[in-house]
Amino acid sequence: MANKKVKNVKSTYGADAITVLEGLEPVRKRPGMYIGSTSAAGLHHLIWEVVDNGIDEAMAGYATEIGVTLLPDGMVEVGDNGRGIPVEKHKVTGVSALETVLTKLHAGGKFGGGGYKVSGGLHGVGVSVVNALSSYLKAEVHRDGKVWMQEYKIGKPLKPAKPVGTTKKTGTIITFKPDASVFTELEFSWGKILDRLRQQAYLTKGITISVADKREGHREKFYKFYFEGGIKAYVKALNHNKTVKNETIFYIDKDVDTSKVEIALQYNDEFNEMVLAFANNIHNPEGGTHIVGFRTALTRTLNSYARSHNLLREKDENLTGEDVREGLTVIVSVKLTDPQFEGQTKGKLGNAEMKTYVEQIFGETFSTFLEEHPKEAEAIIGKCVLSAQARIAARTARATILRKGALEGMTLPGKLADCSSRNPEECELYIVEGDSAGGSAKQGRDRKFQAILPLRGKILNVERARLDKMLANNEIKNLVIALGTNIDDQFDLGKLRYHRIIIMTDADVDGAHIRTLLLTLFYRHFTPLVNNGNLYIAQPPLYQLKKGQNINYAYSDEEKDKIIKELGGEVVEVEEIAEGESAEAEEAETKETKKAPARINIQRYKGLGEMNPGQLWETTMDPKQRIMRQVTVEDAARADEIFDMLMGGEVGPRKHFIQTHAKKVENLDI
Ligand code: 0RA
Repeated sequence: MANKKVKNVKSTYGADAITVLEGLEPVRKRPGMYIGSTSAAGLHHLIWEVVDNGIDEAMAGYATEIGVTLLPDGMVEVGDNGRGIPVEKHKVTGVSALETVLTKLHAGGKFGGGGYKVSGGLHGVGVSVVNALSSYLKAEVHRDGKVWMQEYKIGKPLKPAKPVGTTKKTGTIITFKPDASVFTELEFSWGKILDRLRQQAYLTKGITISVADKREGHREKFYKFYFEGGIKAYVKALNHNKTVKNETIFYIDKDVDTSKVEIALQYNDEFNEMVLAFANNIHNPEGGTHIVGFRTALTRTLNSYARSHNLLREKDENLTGEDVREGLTVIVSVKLTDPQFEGQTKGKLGNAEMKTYVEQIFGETFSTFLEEHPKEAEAIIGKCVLSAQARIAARTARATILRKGALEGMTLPGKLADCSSRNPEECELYIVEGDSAGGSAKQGRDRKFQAILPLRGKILNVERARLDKMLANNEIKNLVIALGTNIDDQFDLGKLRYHRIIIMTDADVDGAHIRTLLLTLFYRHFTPLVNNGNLYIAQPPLYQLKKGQNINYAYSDEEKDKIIKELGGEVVEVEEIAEGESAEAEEAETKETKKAPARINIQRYKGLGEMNPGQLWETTMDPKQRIMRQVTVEDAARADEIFDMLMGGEVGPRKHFIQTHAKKVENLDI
C-alpha cells in the first residue's frame, strides 16, 4: 500500500485492535474507486458492505442473524447480532472506536489477521465508505448491557456516541440513506438483494438472513433465508427439477492449517457444467487456484475409480477433464485469512496453497465417497464414459468430414447460388431464411458479387448437439462448405470465400430465432470471422409507403411517421399483408388505390417473401441504399447467452426471460 499514514496498533480485539488510515475525503472525491461505480451496482454495494461485516461476525462465530430492511424515503437498515462495534475510547483517534470505524478509511478491528474476512475486491472497504456516501447514517450498538447511538451526515458525526438505553443483546444496527448527490440510481432492486442475500445464506452455515421491504409504493414483503447444510442445500437447489446421477450429494467441510475447504457436488443428466467458486464468500467467476486443484483431483479420482472397478476397459483412453465436466454441479467454497485476488475483475483466487489443499482434501474424500456409494459412482462414471464416447465420435467425424484439404474436393452445395466473381474481397454471401425468400433474393441480386444460400427451417440446435451431429446436418454442412474456412481449430480465415456474410431473416419471432441460432453457430465455431467483422445482419424495411407512384421505405416506426409527415398525408390506409399472400396480389390492390392519389398506402412487411425481387434488391441488397448492421463479438456473445437460456436445460432463467420479454419478443433485437 502506498499510504504511509498506517499506524498499527496492538492486534488484540477491542478498541485498540483498529488500524487507522485516514479520513473520508478520498471517498467523496472518487466514490467509484471504493464501490466500483455510482450507478445501481455501487448503490447496492453499500448494502453488501454492511452485510459483509455481519457475515464476518458470523464466520468468526459471533453472529447468527442478519436483517436487512428497505425503509421509506430511500433508507436501509442492516442489523446483526454480532459483538457490536466497540465503543470504548480509541487510543489513537481519541474518540470512540465506533466513531473511528465509521469515519476513518480502512479502520476495523478484524484487519491484520485472525478470522476470515469478506475483504477482497471491492467489498470489505469498510463501513466508513458507506458513511461517507450517505446523506444520513445512524449507528446503534448493543454491547456490555448498553445501547449506544450516534448519527452522521455525509460521514460527519452530529454528536459523540452516547448510551441511550440498556439491553441484554449484542449487535450492530446501521441505518443509512445513500447520498442522492453521489448516486445516479437510488432505487434498490428487491430481486438483486434477494439473490445476493440468499447466496450469502447458502455460503454461511448456520446463519439466518431476513429481508423486508417496507418502502412506500411497494408491496410489503418479508423473506427469511436459512439453509440447513449450507452449500449442500445450494447444490440441491441448483439441480432442482433435474434428473440427478447421485441422489446422495457429495459434501465435505474440512479445516487445513488456518484455512477451510467446503465442497458440495452432484451430477445431473445434462451437458452443461455449473461450477461456482467462492473464496471468503466472494464469488470467483474466473475461478483460481481452488478450482485448478479441484479439477485435477476430480479427473484423477474418477479415472482411478473407473479403472480399478473395470468401468473403463483396458483399451479405452482416460476420461478427460471435459468428459468429467458434463452435467457437473459443484460449489467450491474456501475460507482463508489472506485471500489474494487477481485477474481483470479481481475475481480469481491466486493463493497457491489453495490448489494443494483442495486437490488433496477433495481427492481423498471424493475417492472414499465413491467407494462408499458404488451405485452413485457407477451412475456418475457411466455419464462420463458416455461423454467420452461422444467426444471420440465427434473427433472421428471431424477427421473424416473436415480433414485438412477435404473441403477443396467437396462440391459447393446445390442450393448455393454462387456469384461469378472469385475475388473474396468483393464477394458477399446472403444467408436467407426459407426457399421463397431465397428465390426472390436470387432473382434480385447482383450475381457478379452476391451469392445466395437459402436455409430451410430452423438449423440445428448448436448448443446441445454434438459436433458429429452438427456436421451431419445438411444446412450446416452447406454453410461450412460455402464459407470455405472450415471450423473450430481447423478454421482458416484466409480461405474465406466471401468477405461479407449477411444474415437475412424475417422481422418476426421465427426470424429472430433463426438469427440467434446462426449467431450462436458463428460465435462458437467461426469465432475469428466474427472478431474480424465479416458478419452482418441485413435490415429489411418494416414498411412500404406509397403515395401515387411515389414509393418510400421505412426501416423503423419513427421513420414511418417521419415519411408520412413529409408526404403530407393525412388520410392513411394501413394495410397488413398476411404471410403467404403473394407480392402480385398486393400489386393489384395498390393499383386500385392509385385512383385516390392523396392517400398514402402503407404496407407492413412481415416477411421477406412479401417483397418482389426488385423491391428486395432496392431495399435490402443494393449496397448503395441498403442498411446493414455489422455484428460485434458482444452481439454474438449475447445471442449465445440468450440461446443458452432459451434452449438450455435451466428452466428458471428461461421463464424469467420469457416473462420479462414476452411483450417485446417480436422486436427481439440481437
Ligand atoms: C471492529 C471490531 C470488532 C467488530 C467490528 C468492528 C464490527 C463491525 C461491524 C459492522 C457491522 N456489524 C459489525 N459488527 C462488528 C471486534 C469487536 C470485539 O472485539 O468485541
